[in-house]
Amino acid sequence: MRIEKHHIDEHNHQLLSQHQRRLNCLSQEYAPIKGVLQKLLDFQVAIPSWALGTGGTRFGRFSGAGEPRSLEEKIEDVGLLHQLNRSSGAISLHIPWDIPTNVAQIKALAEEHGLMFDAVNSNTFQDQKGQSYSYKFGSMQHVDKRVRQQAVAHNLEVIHYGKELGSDSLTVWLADGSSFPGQLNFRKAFENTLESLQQVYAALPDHWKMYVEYKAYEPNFYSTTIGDWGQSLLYATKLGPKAYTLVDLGHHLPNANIEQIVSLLLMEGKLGGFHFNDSKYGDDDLTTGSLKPYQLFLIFNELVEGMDARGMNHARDLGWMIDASHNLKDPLEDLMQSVEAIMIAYAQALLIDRKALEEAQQNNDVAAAQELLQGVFRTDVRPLVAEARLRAGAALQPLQLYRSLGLRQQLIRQRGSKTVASGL
Ligand code: RM4
Ligand code: MN
Ligand code: MN
Repeated sequence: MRIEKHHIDEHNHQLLSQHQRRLNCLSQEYAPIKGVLQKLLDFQVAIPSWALGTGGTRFGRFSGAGEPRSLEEKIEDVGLLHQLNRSSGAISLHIPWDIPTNVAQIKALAEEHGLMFDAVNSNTFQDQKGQSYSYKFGSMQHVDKRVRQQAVAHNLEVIHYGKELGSDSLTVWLADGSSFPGQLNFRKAFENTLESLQQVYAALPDHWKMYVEYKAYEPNFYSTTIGDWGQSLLYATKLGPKAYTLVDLGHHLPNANIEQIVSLLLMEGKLGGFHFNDSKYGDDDLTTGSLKPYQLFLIFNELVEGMDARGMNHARDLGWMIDASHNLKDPLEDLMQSVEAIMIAYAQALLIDRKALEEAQQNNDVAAAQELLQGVFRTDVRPLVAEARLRAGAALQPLQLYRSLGLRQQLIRQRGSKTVASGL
């Protein structure tokens, strides 16, 4: 399904004068808005294929209606999103949930929607039908070499699909760990995992990156073999220059200072990318910015500062992905909100007066530093983000247009009300 261009134009036309009034106010306050607009236009956030359906909890799953039934329909959903905001020009696939059976057709469909293929994700946290060995006691860490080999082989298969589709990165998240003291020899688990990852690393095409994602706990509750950024960095360092740490915002212990982690990983040239989401307790996978927008802003503050210090290209040099799973909202609405929150935080971080902040830091002027950051954070930059959308041919208010066109109802008519997307 595609939105006809005149619908977007009419919507924008209706909102235009109000939008311009708001934008003018903002432009009067912030001079550097022009450069910021171009950066916002360039910035794209990849959508995870597994967030397009309604996720469950371990107690049940209440499927939404009109969910995508196939990879093709997932691509169409991301295409819709991208038409609405022009900031979601990529999809991240999870294998084996999204095996592309007809590669040429899938590539053509993505192209039609203006989408790229972002990182491909491997899955050794679930057993698949017909699989020889179980991952119940881990995959790459497993005491049995045959299980480790199976996990490695799966990752090679994922790389193969990624190559076919034109993706250029692999994300490895392992559920490996232990739930009881004494269950694992930590060192051996680490060494087995490293050896397995090395085999996968050796199969990476030259221009690819490997993202090593960490997570503090769940499904294991006593230890996780890649449990924090230190462990991920250890693996990434031992693996080599193509391996990086991936930060998923929901994968930390409570109150972790994620912005500091980001700053130091950037300093080391080892920050690979992000999984954006929000959480109150753990891996809650809630809408980005729904709970802690200030933290998101502080993270972007470090990102912009650190990327500029290294002369990095904001849009291209890190992997920007959402990782979410919704069980209450319409997934497309939720994703629109997440992308918007990311763009807002990024725009605000771009507006920070870096020189003044540096001066405040240099003078130990703590109050001034806080004023500078919070001054920007409390500025409503939504007109700026909307202006970038307008210039890109997207909607001034994507969510409003999505609702007024009844797009979910149309999807339900096409797909039915009892569809279930593959994923979590
Ligand atoms: C994990 C982790 C991974 C994601 C899976 C589905 O908690 O966040 O990135 O692929 O969930
Ligand atoms: Mn993740
Ligand atoms: Mn997660």
